[in-house]
Amino acid sequence: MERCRFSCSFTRYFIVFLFLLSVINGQDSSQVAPDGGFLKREYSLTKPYSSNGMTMPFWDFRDNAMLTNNYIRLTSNHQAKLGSVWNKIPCYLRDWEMQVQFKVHGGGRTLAADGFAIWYTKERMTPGPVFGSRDEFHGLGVFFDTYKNGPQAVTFPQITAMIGNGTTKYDHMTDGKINSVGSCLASFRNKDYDTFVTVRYVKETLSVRLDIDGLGEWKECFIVPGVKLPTGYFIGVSAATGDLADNHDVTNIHRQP
Ligand code: MAN
Ligand code: CA
Repeated sequence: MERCRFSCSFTRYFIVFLFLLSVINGQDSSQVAPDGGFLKREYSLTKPYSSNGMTMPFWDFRDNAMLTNNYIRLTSNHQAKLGSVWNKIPCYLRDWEMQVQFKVHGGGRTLAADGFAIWYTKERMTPGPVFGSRDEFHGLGVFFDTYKNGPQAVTFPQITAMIGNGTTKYDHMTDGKINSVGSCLASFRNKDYDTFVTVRYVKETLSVRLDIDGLGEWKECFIVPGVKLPTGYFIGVSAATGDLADNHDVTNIHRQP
C-alpha cells in the first residue's frame, strides 16, 4: 500500500518534472515574441545571418542571392537576375504566421521589375520563371509584382496569391490574374522606412497584411477562407529581374507560433 502510494506519487512528480523540462527546453530553443507567443528560431532569419558569411544554420540560398551583414540581397538592380533563400526544415505546424521584412528599391521611379515571392511549397531551392522560382509548384506563392506584364487597368505594384497543385501554371502575361485567390495594390518600393508583410494561415484562412507606410500598423491586403494547405512544406523567398530590374532585399523572417 505504502509502496504503491510512493510509486504513484513518484510517477506523478516524474511526469510533472518531464513536463517542466520540456517547457524549459521549448523556451530555450525559441525567442519570446512581443505578443507572448514563441518565434521558432529554426524558422527565423535574423541578424547576424551567418558566422562565416557563407552558410546559415537553418537556411540555404542560391543563384544571385548574397548575404551581407544587414540584409540578404536576392537580386541586385541588374537585368536578368534571380535568387532565393529557403528554410531547410519542413514545417509541421497546422496553423502558422510568417512575418517578412523586405526592401525593394532601385533607380527606376516607376519602371522596375519583376518582384519577389514568399513561398510555402513542397519544392525548395529550384530556380524558375515565377519570381525566380519554379512553376507548377505544390502549395502557396504570394507574389509582390512590381511590373505590369498584362493589360490590367491598375497601377502596380500588385500583390497576388496563388495555390498550386503541381500542375497549375503561373500566368506571367496576366500577372497571375487567372489563378489568383486574392490580391491588392500596394506601393512598397523605394521607401525610406522599413516595410513588412505578414502571411497568416490559421483555420484554413489565408490572410496577408502589410505595414508599408512607416506607421507601425497592419493593413489588410486580402483574406481568403477555405484554403487547403498540407503540413510539411518549406518556406522560402525568391526574386527575379528581367529587362527591368530592382534590388530585392530580405532583412528578417519570423515564423510563429
Ligand atoms: C522582359 C521579360 C519579362 C519581364 C520584363 C521586365 O520583357 O523578361 O518577363 O517581366 O522584361 O523585367
Ligand atoms: Ca508582372
